Amino acid sequence: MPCSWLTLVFAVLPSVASVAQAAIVEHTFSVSTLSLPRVCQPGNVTVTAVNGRVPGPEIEAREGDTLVVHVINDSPYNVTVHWHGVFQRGTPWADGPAMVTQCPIRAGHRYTYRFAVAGQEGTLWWHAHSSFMRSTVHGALVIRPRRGAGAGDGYPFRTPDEEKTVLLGEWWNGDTVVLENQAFSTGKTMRNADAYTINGMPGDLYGCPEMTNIRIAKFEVSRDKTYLLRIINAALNTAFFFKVAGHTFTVVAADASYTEPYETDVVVIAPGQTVDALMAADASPGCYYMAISSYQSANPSPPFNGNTSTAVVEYIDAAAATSDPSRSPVFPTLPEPNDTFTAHQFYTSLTALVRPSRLTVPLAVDTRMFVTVGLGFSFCQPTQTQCTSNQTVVATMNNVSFTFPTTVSMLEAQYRNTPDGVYTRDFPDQPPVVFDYTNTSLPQALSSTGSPSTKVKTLRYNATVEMVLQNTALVGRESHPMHLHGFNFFVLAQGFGNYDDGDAAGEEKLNLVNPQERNTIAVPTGGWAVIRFVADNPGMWAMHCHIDAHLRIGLGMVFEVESGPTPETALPPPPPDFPQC
Ligand SMILES: *[C@@H]1O[C@H](CO)[C@@H](O)[C@H](O)[C@H]1NC(C)=O
Ligand SMILES: *[C@@H]1O[C@H](CO)[C@@H](O)[C@H](O)[C@H]1NC(C)=O
Ligand SMILES: *[C@@H]1O[C@H](CO)[C@@H](O)[C@H](O)[C@H]1NC(C)=O
Ligand SMILES: *[C@@H]1O[C@H](CO)[C@@H](O)[C@H](O)[C@H]1NC(C)=O
Ligand SMILES: *[C@@H]1O[C@H](CO)[C@@H](O)[C@H](O)[C@H]1NC(C)=O
Ligand SMILES: *[C@@H]1O[C@H](CO)[C@@H](O)[C@H](O)[C@H]1NC(C)=O
Ligand SMILES: *[C@@H]1O[C@H](CO)[C@@H](O)[C@H](O)[C@H]1NC(C)=O
Ligand SMILES: *[C@@H]1O[C@H](CO)[C@@H](O)[C@H](O)[C@H]1NC(C)=O
Ligand SMILES: [Cu+2]
Repeated sequence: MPCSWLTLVFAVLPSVASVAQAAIVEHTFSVSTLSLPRVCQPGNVTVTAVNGRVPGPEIEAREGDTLVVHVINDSPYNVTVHWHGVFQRGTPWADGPAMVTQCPIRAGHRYTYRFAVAGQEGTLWWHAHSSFMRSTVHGALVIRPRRGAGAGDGYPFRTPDEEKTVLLGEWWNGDTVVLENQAFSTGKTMRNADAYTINGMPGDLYGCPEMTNIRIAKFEVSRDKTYLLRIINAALNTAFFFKVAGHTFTVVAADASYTEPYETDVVVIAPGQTVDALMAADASPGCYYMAISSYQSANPSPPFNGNTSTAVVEYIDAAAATSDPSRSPVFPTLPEPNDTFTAHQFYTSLTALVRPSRLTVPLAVDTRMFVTVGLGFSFCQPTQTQCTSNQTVVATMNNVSFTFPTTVSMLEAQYRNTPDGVYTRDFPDQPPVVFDYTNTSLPQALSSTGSPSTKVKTLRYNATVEMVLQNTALVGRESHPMHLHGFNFFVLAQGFGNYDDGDAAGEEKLNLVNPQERNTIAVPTGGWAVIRFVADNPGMWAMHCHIDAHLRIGLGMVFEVESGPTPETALPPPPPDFPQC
């Protein structure tokens, strides 16, 4: 055995669902409670999981397939499932965010999601979109090119010898639904994760003497083969640096959009994002650590979990088997937690792979929005019964703190044209007050915010929207990973400080040639990003921070996209078995 400590290991590789032969890919997701061992503490904890494992089952499809997923909720909680990054063209009812597109599937009930994955390929994922359940209710959703698409497997890069899913997560020694409710009722945010995980396992660096069962993921490789790593950040609240000792990567896609090949030895990935990276097994045969540590963009920095989580990459060649058995794995050098330079370098180095079939950037803009994003303070809500100081941190976009409606989903209200009491159409295009957004020493009064509300921005069908996302520094500087449902957007520019629209060089700063397409943009800490998308899919599409702790306190808004002129572009009716509130 080439790695000395492997006797301690039981490795669980992600299970591979049967390869889709037909155009319909069908799965049954049984959601129920599961007992799993605590990290660094004795005993087990009860969590919610799909089909008895964390992460849950991987869905494999080909572009153009139809997915049919029966969700059977045998858990004590209400649940919904979101298909993160799937466009849901013509199927807005299947998107999944609770109270935006659907009422939750109640405990003891079931619901079947049906939608096609068309016009997109790459690495996506699915996760619960209700409460904080996605900490354990998540899994990969891999869309491969359709059969016969181009040479090889249809990839616009050399076909890899093998593919490996690498799901990054956060683990709590507790039930995150309970922990969230406790924290929110006291007006505080949930405590930090107890561990980070790779494919559900924390690795061997948590240094707990009582831990005899070290749980660590293992990736077996053969010398000179090339692996496509499908890396997904499923963590609730933490961005990661990702490395493999002795190896480098060629990034070929992000958020299921192909990129120009980008060579790097570190991958930076915010919650909600995915990165596809080729890794050649070209090191000398042996054992190497794969490792993740947190990227802490916040300044001033709150306490965070500074641990490194590990997996192991093991060469299984004959040569490796004869190498020194006492050798422990080689460890990579990870960036400092506050290494914003490395994060920015990675995020801004990605550009789209220009292909004839690819969408091009829309050049004429119909709707321009300038949206501030950040934290502020407010009074406790009546539901926050345990608040002691009657002050709580809230999160806002253009000074509006978002709250989900409680009686009916927003999409049903849109469909029936009965928004009264559910949402209002006054999400502002501009911040109400123009100020020095990235100044950290502004008067306290600016950071106070009103009560949460449910505001949408209504868009005409096919409108081209440009949005400047401007992070604020009222409470602290921080990078917010902003996720848009229903669409990819082009990332035209990003930078630090205040976005200066009046700058004559403004338009020239925009990449209108080969900007990366994403569904989640990590807006630089103390900075801004410019995105553009075409609203050609009617429905209710949430845009929110993918840090769950921020979404819970209001960091979101919703686009209401109107029907188009033809029957095919009209908002379809809800499925007959749609969950009711
Ligand atoms: C703890 O979790 C492990 C892994 O799921 C399981 O095998 C074991 O039965 C659980 N122990 C208890 C006491 O529930
Ligand atoms: C590492 O994780 C353990 C267990 O959750 C925690 O007690 C410890 O504080 C963490 N270490 C650091 C440096 O954050
Ligand atoms: C990062 O943190 C270290 C240690 O706290 C500090 O010395 C350094 O100045 C910080 N770097 C940046 C870029 O903030
Ligand atoms: C908190 O402050 C607000 C505004 O002054 C007030 O309306 C509310 O009643 C207060 N809540 C509690 C629990 O004191
Ligand atoms: C930040 O705002 C404060 C208060 O308005 C002001 O005194 C200070 O000069 C500003 N800082 C910068 C760098 O503009
Ligand atoms: C936000 O709105 C509150 C009132 O609800 C106001 O007092 C505050 O100045 C506003 N802040 C900003 C930054 O617009
Ligand atoms: C949508 O807009 C594009 C140009 O922006 C136009 O070519 C297309 O015809 C429009 N589609 C519909 C259905 O209006
Ligand atoms: C679950 O959903 C139902 C229907 O929307 C609602 O009445 C109930 O309060 C929810 N339960 C919990 C625990 O949130
Ligand atoms: Cu955020």
